[in-house]
Amino acid sequence: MKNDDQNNEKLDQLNEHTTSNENEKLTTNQGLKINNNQDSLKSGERGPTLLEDFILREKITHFDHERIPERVVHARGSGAHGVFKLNKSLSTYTKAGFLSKVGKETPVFVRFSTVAGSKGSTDLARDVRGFAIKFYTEEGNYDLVANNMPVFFIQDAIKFPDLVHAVKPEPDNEMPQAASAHDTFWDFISLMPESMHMIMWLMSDRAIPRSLRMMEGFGVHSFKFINEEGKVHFVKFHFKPKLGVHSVAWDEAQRISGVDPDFHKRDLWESIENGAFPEWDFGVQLIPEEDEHKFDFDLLDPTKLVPEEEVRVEIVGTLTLNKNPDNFFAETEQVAFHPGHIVPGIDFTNDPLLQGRLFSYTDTQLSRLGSPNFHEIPINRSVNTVHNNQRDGHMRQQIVKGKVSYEPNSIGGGCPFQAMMSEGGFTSHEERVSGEKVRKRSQSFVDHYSQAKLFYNSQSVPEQTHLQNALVFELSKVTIPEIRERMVGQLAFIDQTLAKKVAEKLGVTVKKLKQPNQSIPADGNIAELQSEEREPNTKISEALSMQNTVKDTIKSRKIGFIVANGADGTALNDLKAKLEKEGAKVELIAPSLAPVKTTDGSMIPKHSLTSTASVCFDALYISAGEQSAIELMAPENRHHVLRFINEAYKHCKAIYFGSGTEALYDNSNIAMKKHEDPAVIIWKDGRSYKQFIEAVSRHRVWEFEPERNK
Ligand code: HDD
Repeated sequence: MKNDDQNNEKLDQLNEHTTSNENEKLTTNQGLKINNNQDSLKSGERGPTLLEDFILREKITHFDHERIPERVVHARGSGAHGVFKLNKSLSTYTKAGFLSKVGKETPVFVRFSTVAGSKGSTDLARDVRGFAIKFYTEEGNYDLVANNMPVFFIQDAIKFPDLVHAVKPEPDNEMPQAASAHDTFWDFISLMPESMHMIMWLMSDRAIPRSLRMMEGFGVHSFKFINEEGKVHFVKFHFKPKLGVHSVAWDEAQRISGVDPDFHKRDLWESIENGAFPEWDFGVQLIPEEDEHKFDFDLLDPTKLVPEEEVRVEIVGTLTLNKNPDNFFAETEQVAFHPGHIVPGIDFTNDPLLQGRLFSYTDTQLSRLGSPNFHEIPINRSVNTVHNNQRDGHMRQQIVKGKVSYEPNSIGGGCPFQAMMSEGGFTSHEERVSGEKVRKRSQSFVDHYSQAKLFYNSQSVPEQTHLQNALVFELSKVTIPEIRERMVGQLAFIDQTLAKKVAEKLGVTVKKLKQPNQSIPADGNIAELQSEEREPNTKISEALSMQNTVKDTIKSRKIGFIVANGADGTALNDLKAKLEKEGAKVELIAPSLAPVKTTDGSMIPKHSLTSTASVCFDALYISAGEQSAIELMAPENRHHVLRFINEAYKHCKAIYFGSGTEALYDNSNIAMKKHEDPAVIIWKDGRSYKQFIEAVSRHRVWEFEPERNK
């Protein structure tokens, strides 16, 4: 089904607010038809403009106020509509309607984002990705405001402004944009042992996804499920992409940022337009309330994940994105998420990071969207009608009849009534809470390194190398030597070899800190909270390595065909058909945009050699044909073609040389290498394409990176 053929309750509701200008006459905001939109009203053709010109004034005034503040974090985003389908009932654990009835479909709007950069920054920044989902359920909106990493930098929301100030551009000169590689970020981090686990994720390739469609989503906190009987389970939410979790190389990310800073946005948009709808398995880790203390970490600590080896992820539903927004501002920019938007059957835990978030999100919408009526903006409306006694405020839309705006009342017959639990009325889960009023952290939060070790030890060798290189890159941008040294000291608590390798490249020695957070003034609470070095119960978790992800599909992979006049049209069309049958997307790249004459016809290329780059593709095919190879090797093309091949090779991609293209192979960097490489395919016979498809489906041959970059 195509993007535009989608239909659901939420889209029907949005349709009532959607207009099209097709075949319409231009009007003012008051509906008056405009006769001349070219000239202002003047006193004489060359005279001054008249104040009376209400058309000019309206147009300019609206323009002057077009911008709203960007999100303080997660400013850059891409959104899409979709549907969540439940495949297995969770009614044993939660009374939430949308998680109870098998087959139930709930409309959703999802917004992906980077965190640190401004609205206009690059998609390929090394950063966490936001993965926020609004479920328009029959019981009201449920927002799962998630990230693509399962843990967070800090344990308590009171540190959030410090974290964000540290990572954002430095306040004196507003540099650097969308980057954590600078003094203030690493100054803060090197003083925050609790951030080490998250730093392992951030320095891993998870922070530079190949596509928003190829990353996981995690609710991060432990939430609570409550069933009809009031029984509680802790729950962790997971989204696993059907296409697997894949990333790009850091060198590639930096080049994409120049060639196509909208790479992720475009990829999401085009996939949905092409009907290659992104899909995720939705899963839950369920922990009975009585097992809360059975782990070697605290379930309330957001810097910890629950290893899948200890609690398996039960897959119960599918999230599919199937429609692009009609208007970026109205939908993606104005959508307002809040972890506090919940439905009966789901509740919060005492995670101190979550507790602080419950305040922050409504508050930020007030300054961003300007009014407590932001819930009335079409994208934010629940599909069930809102009934309450809240009134007025800027831009109020709803017209509520009657005299009554208070409760209790007799004039309005007591309406709107409170709902009983049996009628879906929300009740907070009752739990006994007692304690001294203290500004302290729990002693159960002091272990800051065990899961950083778990993550690092679970990575494959190429992943560990990338992580080391990322740390070297980031810390090399730090100008204050003490910060670099302190950070290396932190790494030594995670892995000695990691610390040594990074230290070597930074030209410092590893000095293990006496106490991990020794540099924080040892006063009161903080002194009590000296971090402990512990070994994790689970030593290695397969789920944490991208090496173990889905690698058996080339669906929606973008394959560049480099062609020139004289290319073997039969071989080209045959391979194109085979790749497209498997769901891949083929795009032609030629010396110019003029039609290319192949041996059996003519084809129009989508790109020229200078308008794109190999970093925008997952794999390359150098089309067969001696004639076309000669043109590609001509002085004006040669440099560009070889750059395509050499970069794809360096970034561990599959490259397929069609017959007759030996000259290109011989002149590339590949010819200099003498190793067997399963992803460099040289046409032998009609079966070579199978090897190519196999290589593309593996995504990248990271294990050959050292050889390919020698
Ligand atoms: Fe947050 C936005 C995810 C901690 C305060 N957050 C925001 C978005 C995502 C997350 C995905 C973008 C939503 C959108 O697309 O509009 N945030 C997280 C996760 C966290 C987290 C997974 C930790 C587990 N956030 C967090 C804390 C605070 C905030 C501790 C404050 C105490 N977050 C905000 C915010 C934002 C936001 C300032 C900015 C724009 C917005 O809310 O709507 O309120």
